[in-house]
Amino acid sequence: MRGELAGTHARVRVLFYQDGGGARSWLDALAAALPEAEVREWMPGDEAPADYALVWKPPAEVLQRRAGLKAVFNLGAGVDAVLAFLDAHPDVLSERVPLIRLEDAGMAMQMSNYVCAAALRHFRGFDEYARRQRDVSWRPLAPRDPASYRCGVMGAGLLGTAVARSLSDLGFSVRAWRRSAELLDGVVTFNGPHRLDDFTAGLDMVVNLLPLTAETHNILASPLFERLNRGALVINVGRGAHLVEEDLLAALASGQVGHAVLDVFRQEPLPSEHVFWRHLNITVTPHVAATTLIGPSVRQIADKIRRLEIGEAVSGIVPRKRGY
Ligand code: NDP
Ligand code: OXD
Repeated sequence: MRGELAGTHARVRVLFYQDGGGARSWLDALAAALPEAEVREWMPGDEAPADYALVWKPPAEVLQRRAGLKAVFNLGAGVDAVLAFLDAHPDVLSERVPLIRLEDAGMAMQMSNYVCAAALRHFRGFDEYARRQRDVSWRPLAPRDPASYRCGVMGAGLLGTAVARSLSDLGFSVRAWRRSAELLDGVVTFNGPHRLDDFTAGLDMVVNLLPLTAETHNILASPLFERLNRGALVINVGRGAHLVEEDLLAALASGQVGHAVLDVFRQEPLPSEHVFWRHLNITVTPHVAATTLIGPSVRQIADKIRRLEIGEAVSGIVPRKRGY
């Protein structure tokens, strides 16, 4: 949808807050995408009314007593942080104010690239060839049909679906696990907790793309690792609290898990003394698998603000009780 904020007279007030700074580029992009709106960065003491708040990990003052708030936009796909914050501060935001998350907004392609790169490195044995190169050893690994490499995607939402399709396009055999019974083309789909064991049995690679909820907390643990193929690759791009760290270390020590690629951690930044940093079979990346891109995110949010202003429905509203 293009053009003015149809049907409105006063300028729509957009309040912006992002933990960690870097607001200037967002404010410029928002001003360009919504020239009819008044966009401001939240500063301590700002209690002025706002129509829309765009936030990432806000302090309570950003949202509380904010007269006239029509919606809150979460500047990320995962809403675990904002929901935990709202649970801890139930008076800050009325249940009537919709919480809207980013939907893909350029993240699906980044996530697919990240996961496919990790899977190909494992499948094609690049780490082993690096070792052989150090030994000046010209020894090919046994050839392997991509269809024999079994990949499992935990969470078949916007990002998981894109990842599953990309893995399938590489010729791998792909399974996905989700809550609902919805199926994905070319991907064997398992649904519900009672199918988790079948889903994980014999996987060569598993990637976690679940949201962090009470049901998914600590899901990457010994019982799951034990069901994988020996030497499997574990990729965690969901949240740090999905992973039981001691169980992963034990599975790596026994060789049951061959390598782990970790992008998210219980504590971020990952503390410098953490054992993961120096583990030969762990790859650490600093929560960059799919970053929030300003351009596509602002376009998506601006479009939704315009729709809301004319009373149209928008997607991406988070059912708070469901937790994602
Ligand atoms: P979606 O909400 O679109 O997808 C979530 C998926 O998880 C859905 O398929 C859902 O099932 C499934 N799911 C939820 N709970 C369960 C459960 N208890 N059992 C089985 N399946 C479950 O989210 P996105 O794809 O947009 O994002 C997924 C997560 O990725 C985010 O929550 C965030 O934690 C992480 N993320 C990480 C980034 C990074 O850079 N590392 C960047 C962006 C996101 P159903 O389809 O049936 O509802
Ligand atoms: C997100 C993230 O949830 O970057 O968007 O992790």
